[in-house]
Formats: sequence, structure tokens, C-alpha cells
Amino acid sequence: MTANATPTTTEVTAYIGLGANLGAAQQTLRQASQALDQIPHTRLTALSRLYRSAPVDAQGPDYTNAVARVQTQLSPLALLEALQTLEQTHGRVRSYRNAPRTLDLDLLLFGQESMQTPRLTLPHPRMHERAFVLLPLAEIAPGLQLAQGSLHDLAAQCQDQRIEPLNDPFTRS
Ligand code: A4P
Ligand code: MG
Repeated sequence: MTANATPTTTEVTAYIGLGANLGAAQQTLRQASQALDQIPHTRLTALSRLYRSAPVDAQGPDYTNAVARVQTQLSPLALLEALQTLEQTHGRVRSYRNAPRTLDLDLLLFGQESMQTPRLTLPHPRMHERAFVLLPLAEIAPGLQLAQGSLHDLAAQCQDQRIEPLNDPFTRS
């Protein structure tokens, strides 16, 4: 089913988690972050550095992760559909849960929206326990509070998860 893509007049701030651990992951994430700016009624307003992270609850090669902030007039479902279309254009094959992937785009936060439906859960239900989300998110939204606590405190509880920043995607290659 296709979500209503008619934009509203109000702009909402949304945060998107980007991840990849197959193919040219860094290049994919750079391209995908620029493609976020091309989604109708949506503009990219911030992008974290890229990070290398060990797989969490998953197998396979290390991941490259980042978090983007967008301003959008789309509904949450319409934005999710645009993200899933973008995943497909980067060759994402859904084989099994947490399988290695060329591109994963998760909708982390959509304004203050809270919902739990089969297609979309907001805020993202696992974001508060994942360093690969918390660290890049803290870069672009340092004062942000999640229901479970501050990004700083939550990140401190994930110290067993290996993660390191890579070069700034905008200034160095
Ligand atoms: N869905 C529901 N809520 C959301 C949301 N907020 N954002 C639905 C995005 N999708 C949402 O997702 C499965 C279904 O979740 C979708 O059809 C959508 O309607 P998927 O992307 O097809 O499958 P997945 O990614 O394999 O599962 P899931 O549950 O999204 O896994 P996670 O939680 O995203 O974990 N380790 C490191 N270091 N870095 C990573 O990026 N990623 C994962 C995937 C595991 N370990 C990782 C990383
Ligand atoms: Mg996902």
C-alpha cells in the first residue's frame, strides 16, 4: 500500500540512520545521504561523520554507519517509503533479518511522533541501545533526550560495542 505523499505545510525534523556492510559501503553512504536531499518536500540539514562499527546482533563484515537530519513535509509513512525506494536503488536484497546489506535506512525519530504499527515503529525501538546510532546522532543533535535517557548516558552503556569515526565525509575523501 502506498502512503499519502501529499505534503503538509508544517516541517518536521526527522533523523535517519544509515548503515551498510556489503559493497563500497562508504561510497554508498555518501551517495545515499545526498539522495536524501532529493526526496520530494525533504531537505538534508545535517550529516554526521561516517563510523566503522562491529556488527551488533548480526554476522558479517564491519558496518559503516552515519546519521542524517532532514526537514520534511512528508508523513512518516511516506518518508519511510521513500527510504525503502532508495534502499532498493542501491541493490538491497531482503533475505533474512539483520542479514548483511548494501544499504539500510532506518527512520530513527520523526519529530515527537510515537507509533507502533506493523510497518513503522517510532522512535526506532532499538536505537537507544546501539552505539552506531547514538554516537553519530550525538554529533548532530548533542542535547537530544530519548525516553530512555540522554545520548551521552545511553552511549556510556554501549562501551562494549566497537566503533570508530572515519574521515569527515564532506571535507576529506
Ligand atoms: N520498520 C518498522 N519501524 C521502522 C523504522 N523506524 N525504520 C519496518 C525503518 N523500518 C522500520 O526492516 C524490517 C521492517 O521494519 C521494514 O519492512 C519496515 O517496514 P528491514 O530494514 O527490512 O530489515 P532489517 O534492517 O534486517 O531489520 P531491522 O529490524 O530494521 O534491523 P535493525 O534494527 O535495523 O538492525 N550493526 C551495526 N554495527 N550497524 C548496523 O547498521 N544494523 C542492523 C540491523 C543490525 N546490526 C548492525 C546494524
Ligand atoms: Mg532496517
